[in-house]
Amino acid sequence: MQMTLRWFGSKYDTVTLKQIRQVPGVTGVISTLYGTTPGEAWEMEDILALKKEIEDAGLELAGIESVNIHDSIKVGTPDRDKYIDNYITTLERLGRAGIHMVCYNFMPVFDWTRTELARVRPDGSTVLAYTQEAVDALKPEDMFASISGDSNGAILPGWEPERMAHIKELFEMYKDVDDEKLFANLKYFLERIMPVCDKYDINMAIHPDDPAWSVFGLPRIIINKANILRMMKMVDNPHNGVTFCSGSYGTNLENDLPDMIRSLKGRIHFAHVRNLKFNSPTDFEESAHLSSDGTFDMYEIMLALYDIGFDGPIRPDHGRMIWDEVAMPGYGLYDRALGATYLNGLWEAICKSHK
Ligand SMILES: [Mn+2]
Repeated sequence: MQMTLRWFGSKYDTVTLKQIRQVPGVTGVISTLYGTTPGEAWEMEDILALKKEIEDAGLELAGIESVNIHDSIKVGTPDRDKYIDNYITTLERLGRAGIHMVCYNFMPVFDWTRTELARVRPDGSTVLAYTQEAVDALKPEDMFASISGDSNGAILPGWEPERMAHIKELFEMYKDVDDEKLFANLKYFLERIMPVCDKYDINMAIHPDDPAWSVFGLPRIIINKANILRMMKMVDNPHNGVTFCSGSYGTNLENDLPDMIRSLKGRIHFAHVRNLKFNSPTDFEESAHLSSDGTFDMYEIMLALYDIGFDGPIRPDHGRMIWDEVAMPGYGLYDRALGATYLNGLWEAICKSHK
């Protein structure tokens, strides 16, 4: 595996490439062209400039998170082919630039949902948190307003104000889309992009829905073992793979994370490894990565990745905000650096004990 950190680009991120390079064991970053709009084809020169900036800092661009999918593709509207053509063009250019992993998600309207971006923990750190009760009490159009005040001025990925301004129209677009239709639209999309993925050896890595259940009545399909195996079988090509995100699948305590990892051997192209602390089945917060701070056994998760021969990029995921850092919620430097170091320690111990 290759340890990486997510980086949003010098225009958007409070963390610098120099700082990332100084985290022991981190050799790459996962990035994106954050200023692009879903549906447009990425320009080759922008891709190459991003890659060069990262390489000049002594790091590797280990993959893209994300190339976002236009809502027309998820809804399956008649103009979807135009947007899929643009997506193919982007993949072609990424492939020509030597980039072989693309993370994406297929969630309607909201990329992810939290009800608090800065819940204070007993040690004074702040974390993202979710309670079902808070979601049930909100109208979807108020969701953005309720959390955007806590974002430290950052634009949250998937919560871009331009998209949120059209939230009622977005809900209207999805009103006839149920789980089956969403599966069918995902299949259509994957079948169209697989040839370019085969040609350039691009691993597509779908990110799970977060939380792993329906919110606001919207369909959600990438939520559990049965559905993800159905998706792997539906387009049975090794380039159709997953981002295994322990914090997203882990929102549903019925998901057995190490078992899911083992069932996806050969299809996990990217891993997000983080912990959650459950206060009740419908109230969780993002804890430190350490097993003892949360609900998951992080050793068992890393061991499962080791057992299936995982060799893709991995990254610590959302961190706590600690040591008075001011950054995008979840994406400060300090706690993610601690997370990377901890995961690297687990990995070294697992490798040495399996010699
Ligand atoms: Mn994730």
